[in-house]
Amino acid sequence: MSFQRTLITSALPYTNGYIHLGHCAGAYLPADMYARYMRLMGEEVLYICGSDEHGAAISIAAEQEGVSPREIIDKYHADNLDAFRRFGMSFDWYSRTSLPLHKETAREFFLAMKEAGHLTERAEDQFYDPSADMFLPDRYVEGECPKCGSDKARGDQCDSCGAYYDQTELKNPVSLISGKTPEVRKTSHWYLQLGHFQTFLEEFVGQHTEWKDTVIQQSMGWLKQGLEDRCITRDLNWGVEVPLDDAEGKVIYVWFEAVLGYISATKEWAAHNNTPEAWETWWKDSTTRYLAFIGKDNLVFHALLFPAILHARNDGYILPDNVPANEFMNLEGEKFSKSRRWGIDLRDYLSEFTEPQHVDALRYVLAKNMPENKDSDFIWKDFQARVNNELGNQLGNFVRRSLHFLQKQFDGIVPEPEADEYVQSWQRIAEAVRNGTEPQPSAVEVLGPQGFELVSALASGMQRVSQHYNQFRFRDAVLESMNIAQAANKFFNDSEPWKLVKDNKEQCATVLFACVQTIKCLAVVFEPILPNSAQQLRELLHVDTLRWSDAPMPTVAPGTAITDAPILFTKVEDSTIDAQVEKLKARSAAMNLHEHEVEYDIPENVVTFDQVMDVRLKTATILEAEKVKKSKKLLKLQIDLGYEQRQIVAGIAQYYTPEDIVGKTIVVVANLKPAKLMGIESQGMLLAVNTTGGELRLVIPDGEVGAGMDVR
Ligand code: B3M
Ligand code: ZN
Repeated sequence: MSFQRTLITSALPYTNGYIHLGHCAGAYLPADMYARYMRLMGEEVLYICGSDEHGAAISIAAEQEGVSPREIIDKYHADNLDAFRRFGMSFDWYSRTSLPLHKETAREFFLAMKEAGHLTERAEDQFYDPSADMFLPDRYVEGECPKCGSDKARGDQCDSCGAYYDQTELKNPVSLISGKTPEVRKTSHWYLQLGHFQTFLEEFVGQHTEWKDTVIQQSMGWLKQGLEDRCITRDLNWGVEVPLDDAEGKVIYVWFEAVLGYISATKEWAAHNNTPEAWETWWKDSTTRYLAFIGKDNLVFHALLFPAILHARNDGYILPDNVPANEFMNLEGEKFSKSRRWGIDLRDYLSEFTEPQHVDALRYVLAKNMPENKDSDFIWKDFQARVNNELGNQLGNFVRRSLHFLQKQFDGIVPEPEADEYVQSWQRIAEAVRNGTEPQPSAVEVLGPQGFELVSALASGMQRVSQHYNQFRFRDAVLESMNIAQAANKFFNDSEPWKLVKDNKEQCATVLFACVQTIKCLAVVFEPILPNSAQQLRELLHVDTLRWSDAPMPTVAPGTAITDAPILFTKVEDSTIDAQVEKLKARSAAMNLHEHEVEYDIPENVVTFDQVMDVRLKTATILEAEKVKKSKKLLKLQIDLGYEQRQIVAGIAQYYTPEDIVGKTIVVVANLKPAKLMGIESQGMLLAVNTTGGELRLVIPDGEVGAGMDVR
């Protein structure tokens, strides 16, 4: 089958949190690199993404923060899109699943499923919260795990032992809405009979022997277990309303509609371009190749559920041609965790590393370390080493030294190569390498041994990079790209232009001509990885369009004026890296004091006197204290700081009752940035001792000191 266009999607991120570096490495960067590579190849590409704005996680976040789901999704949609843009994501369209067009599309698919006889209605027991007057979807209840007894188990799943069960099996269930024990009532839902698609899916997955091993194994594993009915409606008032009579208060299960977001986003893109029908070319023409980039936790929905939904329409919808799912990226040896505040959000990185080169640096390091076949680790020291040793000392160094030399010896004007046949010989050699034929000896002679070695390295290197992209081997594509930069440096070293300039200026000119062509080749090869640097070089060399096919060819004309010799990547200092690591640890340690969930080894980092003095410690008297609803750990305190009153939220409820502490004088950090804990503003932090027994004890000044005193 020969394809005429490539449709690319990345998993639609939930809008209840920020995109972090693990997400980037998983489902976004590889898709963007692939899209950029295909565009350089001259292929027609449509790259679609958008916000996933439904689901219980968003409803719960809204309730906990005391705002509407709309406020939550608007905030995260805008922030995530902004971060993606700055990260260089080349989406052709970025949509939202809360739009009417999406809801319409999702309902159409739901009804068609029902019409085709794949849905069945059943009444089952579910928890009901009478005080909130609602059924509780799985994530709205917590209790003791029926299997291992852990007390933090969620309605459908236990994070401690991994067990899956029916929510009514939970011991001592608690509604997260009211904190009360829910009742059990019957509620009726629609189930998708996935078993109807068992054979179809076995054939579908079975025919894709080229998929990643991990993807095939996982998918086949589920198929072997046998596909069971899946409930695809929920009792919630946030989502796509079920388009049936008697279905009031019910919405379509988020996963059923979210995957359809790819289609509705394409419809929106098409309408925006005044070609409303064009979406069908992308979703219904068999010459379209569809690639769904995701993280491994989304695999079952993309390799099985989505193909089943598309197939069930029996209306010409194409299926994913590949689902290049990545594993997870960890951070400094530990899993990214929102609750433990262990992570780096993309927007945080971008707010501290603000220049275009820093975007490129991050993309490079994430790509080089992509969790393609197994989990990988983002480590700040490794980031520093790769930026300095690879981007700086290889790629950046070649560009800098070549163009600097060109400025000094040739006034920045690309010189003519010495021999008339030079350009033609270069082209012949590049062609021969591409076609796997012997290059003409005369051409080799014109270029000389070093020139021949260089052109061969460019042409063959690009072919290897291509092969890696074609197989979704991004780490290898990056490695091979850097090998080309290494070959370029070798050419510069071996040619010794600094010697030639004294005794053979013509030959020196030839070397510099070759260097400039090589820089252009590097701009093309690195464009998918380093779009900002590529653009900078393209502009500097006055190249209109970057194209993969002529990248290794000498297309930059003699006489072109190059006005700068940029340092593409500045050195990352130890102090920068140390500060990042400290920040990471401090954040999660602060969380530990507030929420007291997980223990960390806090390293003995040295701080300066000034840094200590930056922290304003004050005595304060506790005026009022009350327990925070729905939280076992938090107390809300009103404190008197002498010069003002404040509210702080502290994770000490397991160790102190409100009566214990009212009237006590304590020590607080008075200039801590305010934060919200469970939706409640906290304007400071109290100091407490973490005892060896794992308890917290307030730090209390000795003697009568009163509020508002400095603590040093
Ligand atoms: N929103 C999962 C996630 O953000 C989910 C992907 C939907 S893809 C249709 O991890
Ligand atoms: Zn358990």
